[in-house]
Amino acid sequence: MRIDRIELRLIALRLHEPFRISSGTTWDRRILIVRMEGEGVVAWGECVADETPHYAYETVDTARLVIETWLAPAILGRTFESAAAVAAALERAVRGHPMARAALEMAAWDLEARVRGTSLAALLGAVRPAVPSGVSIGIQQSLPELVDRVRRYVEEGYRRIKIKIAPGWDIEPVARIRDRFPDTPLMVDANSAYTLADADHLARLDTFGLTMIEQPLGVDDLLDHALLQRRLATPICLDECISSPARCAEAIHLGSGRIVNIKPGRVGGHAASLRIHHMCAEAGIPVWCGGMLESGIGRAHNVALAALPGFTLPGDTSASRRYWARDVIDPGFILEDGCLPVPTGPGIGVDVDAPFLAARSEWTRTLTA
Ligand code: OSB
Ligand code: MG
Repeated sequence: MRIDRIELRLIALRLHEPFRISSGTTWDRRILIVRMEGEGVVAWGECVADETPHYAYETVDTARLVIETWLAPAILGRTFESAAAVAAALERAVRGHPMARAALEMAAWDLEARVRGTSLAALLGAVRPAVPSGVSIGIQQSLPELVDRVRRYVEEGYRRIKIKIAPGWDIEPVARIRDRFPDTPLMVDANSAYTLADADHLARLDTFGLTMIEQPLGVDDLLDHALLQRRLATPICLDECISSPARCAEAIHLGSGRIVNIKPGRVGGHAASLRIHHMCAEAGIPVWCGGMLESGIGRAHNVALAALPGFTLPGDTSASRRYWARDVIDPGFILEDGCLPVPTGPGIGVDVDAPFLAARSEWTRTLTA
């Protein structure tokens, strides 16, 4: 398939409410959207980089620069056998910058699926018609507000609750939720807020029957996670650490965690996600699909991937209305019996609301060979 044209667009979307995690707060999202043309079809991708370098070193601005200067020129006007070949070309073009690469790479998978007349989910190897969904709840102003949000999402049918924790907002919030919801699958995500010196404190979480504790230690750390896991009964799930398949192989070898959160937008795209999925399956490590507060475009990519067999735990693949009053796809993703349906139409299988996308755009740039 030949890639003829890439359009980059920065859109602004406001979340219903600020989303606070240990590393920062997000309310207004600025999202880089990719529209890719080739073989007479139009495909879509989304960059998960934030405006700030607090979750990862990449930002929306570094991604734009890297895409315009290095990545788009490496694939524009060229013909590839598959999206996997596009992934390889992008990997050769730059060191690092997996979020920038993923934005183009995932659009290329959408393009390949559309050219082949199949859904992205089927092309990736999906086995599920719908994906069980969890929800990620940010740090709140008060415990009653937290419990109220948990109740609301449990009532909506979400299959698992994740709350964000940080020093000063950990044991007490978990205890409160457990008190009210003794049987709800519950997990916590620290976004690297602790150090190995906090091991005894974190071990206090072992009494609450959490399904996992996500990324307690350094964004780049594998060794301390391995040492911490030996001191916790609760499984550690790795998020920020897993920046590539090679890092995941190291984490498995070291025993840095027992569960992996795969975010295709963080690891360089679908080809890297497939490699991580396969190596985790082989090692007996359950995986689930995380999220980065994506619009419906990125969400459609995540849902397609989450339909693979190794994704045995509910993901942060929540419904559109958990995030926005209006999504950039129409209709948005709707929670049905605690699951999001996996689209079956060509490619990502959702309809982009072009007028709304245009209305939310701060700028658009067209790149050609
Ligand atoms: O750590 O998983 C995370 C959102 C932004 C950055 C990092 C994370 C998150 C979430 C929300 O937890 C997941 C979602 O609902 O998209
Ligand atoms: Mg996380």
